[in-house]
Amino acid sequence: MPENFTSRDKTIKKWIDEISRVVLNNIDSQLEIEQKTAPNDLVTNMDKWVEKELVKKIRTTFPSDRILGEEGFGDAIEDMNGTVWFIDPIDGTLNFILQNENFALMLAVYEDGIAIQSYIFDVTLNRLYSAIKGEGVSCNGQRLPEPYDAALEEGILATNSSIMIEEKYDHIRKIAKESLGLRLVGSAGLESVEVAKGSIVAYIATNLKPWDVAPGLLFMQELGLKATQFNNEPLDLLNNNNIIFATNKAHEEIIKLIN
Ligand code: 2AM
Ligand code: CA
Repeated sequence: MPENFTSRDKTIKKWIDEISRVVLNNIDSQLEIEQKTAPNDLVTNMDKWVEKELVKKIRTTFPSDRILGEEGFGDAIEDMNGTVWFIDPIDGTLNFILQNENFALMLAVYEDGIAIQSYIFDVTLNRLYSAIKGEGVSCNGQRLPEPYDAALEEGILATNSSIMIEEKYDHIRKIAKESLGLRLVGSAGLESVEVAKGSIVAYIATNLKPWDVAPGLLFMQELGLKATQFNNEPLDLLNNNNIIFATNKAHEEIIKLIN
């Protein structure tokens, strides 16, 4: 593994540790909540603070890198040239506000469009899932095994709310009948982690932003899992995506069922 990946890994883990402590200490404090595009699309002062802190640290330590952050404190990114950081300061903001759990701090580093490092930190469970290209995925330093290649009918399927409630996704909902059961966590990052751990066979979700999927993509790649759009094309990290993260078998079945 290149030395610069190892030292960047250590640096990122230190930042996540420092910043997430502040989030945890403020979990019961009064949040300032603002609506973005819809009543279920919210941002809090904590989301903004976390992103600003990360942007400040990246700009100081890696001044020539570019940053794509959910809350807009990074750069306008129109290509994947060079080193690009993806930041989702709090993934699962609605859970953060209403449940005080089931949310994650997420980061990913890409070089010339290739996923190099990614981090999904389940803040309340104190579980850091991380990956370096070629080195697999770990949880708090413990390597995750490649999950068993389960078929859809052997496991649990996760989706996002839009698939459940929007008429145009009627044909997608029928997939659930083929699985053992359906789960909705409400954090794309934590649902990616479930696929990586083999505790669900697939996560399918619509209209996810680049920062929602960039970290999970490396986890799928490192564990021999599939990550595509609904049309079986690779993910597009410059635009919104309808995504399937799944075992190879479940992915094949889902692609047949929805297309
Ligand atoms: P967020 O909490 O960082 O916004 C919920 O199903 C998942 O979808 C979360 O990971 C959430 O990320 C993401 N998501 C992406 N776009 C969204 C939107 N417009 N409204 C709500 N959740 C969205
Ligand atoms: Ca977010």
